[in-house]
Amino acid sequence: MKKLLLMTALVVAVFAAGAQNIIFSEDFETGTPPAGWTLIDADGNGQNWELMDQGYGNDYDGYSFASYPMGSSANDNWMVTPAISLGTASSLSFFRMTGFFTQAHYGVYVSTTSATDITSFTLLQEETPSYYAWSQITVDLNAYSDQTVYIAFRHFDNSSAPIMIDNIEVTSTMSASVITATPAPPPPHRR
Ligand SMILES: [Ca+2]
Ligand SMILES: [Ca+2]
Repeated sequence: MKKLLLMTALVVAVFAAGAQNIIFSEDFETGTPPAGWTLIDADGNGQNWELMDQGYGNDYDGYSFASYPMGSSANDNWMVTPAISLGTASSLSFFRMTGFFTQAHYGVYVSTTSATDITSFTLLQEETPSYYAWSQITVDLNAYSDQTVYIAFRHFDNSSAPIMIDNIEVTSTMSASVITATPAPPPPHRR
């Protein structure tokens, strides 16, 4: 009986420890800027990330969040998630779209200390999407296993092109220490 209980506990631990879980998601469908997010207009020109509603016509799935510059002045706009506690084997995925005639340049950054201090962020990936259509991209977060992070989307260029973001998800694997917190009960003769 003891052996059976032990085997059962091990099987549960192996399956659960290998499971990818969605630990954070945002589709912007509340119609208001999500609670806990931080928006930073680092260039100070009064234009920043803003909610883009369905009437715009370029929504991926209802509302999205967009940095849509007016004119051709340089942009440096930051949209930062709330704190996210990662497990291991973590990744970020989201959908993005840019302009038709010109394309926006943006980057994905991570900070382990602050949502508001832009000097604390490290660049993970940057690109100028070339295609005027929504498509998904994945960013590896393996370097931040078992850490709490703030993830930033930074629109920085002087292209006057918009960048739109939607359906953000962070997946992560639960740590073994969490899984083994509920061990199998001892056999009756040891109680
Ligand atoms: Ca949406
Ligand atoms: Ca700005």
